[in-house]
Amino acid sequence: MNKSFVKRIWAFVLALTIFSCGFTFNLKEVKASTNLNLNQTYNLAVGPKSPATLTFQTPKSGYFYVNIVVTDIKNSSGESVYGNYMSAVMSLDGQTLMYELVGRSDGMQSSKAFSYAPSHTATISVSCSEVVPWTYYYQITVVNKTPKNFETEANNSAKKADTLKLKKTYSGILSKKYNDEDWFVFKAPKTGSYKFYVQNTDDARSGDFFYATGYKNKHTVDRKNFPYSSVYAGKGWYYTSKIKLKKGAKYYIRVTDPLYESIPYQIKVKKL
Ligand SMILES: [Ca+2]
Repeated sequence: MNKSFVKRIWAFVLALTIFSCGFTFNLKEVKASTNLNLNQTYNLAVGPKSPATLTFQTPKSGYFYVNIVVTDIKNSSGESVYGNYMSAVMSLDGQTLMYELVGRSDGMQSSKAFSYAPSHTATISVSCSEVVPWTYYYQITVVNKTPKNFETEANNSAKKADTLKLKKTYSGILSKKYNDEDWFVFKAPKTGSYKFYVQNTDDARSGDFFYATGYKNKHTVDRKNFPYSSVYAGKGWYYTSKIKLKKGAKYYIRVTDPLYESIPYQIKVKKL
């Protein structure tokens, strides 16, 4: 096939694409911002023939969630319209963490919060209906929060446990989506009695719980003082009986099996 003929065909296809996406759709803008920086707000557009794949890297610390809002929808004549939805799907290592249908009157939609191992690439696929040639203008932000004393992923084994110290309250987020579990280790600074506290700080959804378990060492459950225990939302602190530890002894806490895709919790230890 003649090269200039192929070129002309491509130009025609491109012109059709741009036309169907609306007059003000900016192809460059979308292309340039395919990889999203954390905590930066992007103004983007999506048309029926131009679904976008945005990516971002999971943060070094803390947790993240996605905010998305449709700011305007324009028809092929460039007039503002209402109706229909744009879809945004966030995936990470084969798991779908967010599926949002966002309309112009929905305001800001937020995904659940997730705590994940750093530097993994997440994708957000944004698309809209192909039935009408409308362009959706939206704002998107991947928010990264880094509270003090927050668990550090991937702490999914005794070996990678986060350290618990006295007089501090630690927090974390468990996710059912990727079979998350979080380990903590406490090294007794003195011989004496200690109590461990765990709290489910999720909105008290019905039957919302996860499990917490104490370990006398990396492999042995402390069946007497801290067996596999459910920690319900809205019930305040779950706490153990007195646990005697010798100076320098290590005690492990493992939190697992959240009922939902994102359950925040707190954990602390006290000397009696
Ligand atoms: Ca974990």
